[in-house]
Amino acid sequence: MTLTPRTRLIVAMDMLEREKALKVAANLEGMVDAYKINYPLVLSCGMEIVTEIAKFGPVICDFKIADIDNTSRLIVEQVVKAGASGVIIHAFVGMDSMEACIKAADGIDVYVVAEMSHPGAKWFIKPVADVMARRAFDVGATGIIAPATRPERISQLRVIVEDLLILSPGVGAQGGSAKATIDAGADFIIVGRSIYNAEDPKAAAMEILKSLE
Ligand code: BMP
Repeated sequence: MTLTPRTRLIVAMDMLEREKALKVAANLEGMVDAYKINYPLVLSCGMEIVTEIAKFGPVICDFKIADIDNTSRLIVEQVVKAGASGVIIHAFVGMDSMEACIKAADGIDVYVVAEMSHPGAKWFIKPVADVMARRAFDVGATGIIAPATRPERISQLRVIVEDLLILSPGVGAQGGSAKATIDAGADFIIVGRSIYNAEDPKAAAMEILKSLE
């Protein structure tokens, strides 16, 4: 069930209100390749929101799972049950936890965080990101998360993960450029605030897509 790059845009749905989430999801139907749902929306609205948004397109549950294998498995089972098409997990917990996630994913996509986009990632994550990416490849993940804020790192990580998918957050509000991110080798850009906080989210998404042409 690997995500297919069509528009290459994934919208991060970090708003808290169900009505707003459903409105944005409906507005962007067909313009985005996936909806990424993180804890804020699920903690505010419940897991049903995953099922509701999945009616508009593939949903990736960005739960950045980082736990022992048994707990990780239980979380992924809930993601699958809700009808998501993918889940995001951490690599640093080890191969056993990642393997448990992939097994429990039962064919839905599993993306592994290789390197995060925020400045704080330079302290601990960036120095070990190449190893994380290699482990993601070894374990059979669908793809990795790499920073749009550091496009040169996307190019370096691309060499390690070969043809795995690369999903890159950090475009817009965090300063990354959509075009530079795709040119560096990412398959998808992940954009949140620049779209859902815009007066007209559809126009904002359109503007981003135009910049990729
Ligand atoms: P925004 O475009 O508003 O900065 O949102 C980016 C989204 O991607 C958020 O949901 C954030 O949690 C996620 N994200 C990120 O920004 N950097 C990472 O390294 C990994 C992420 O999942």
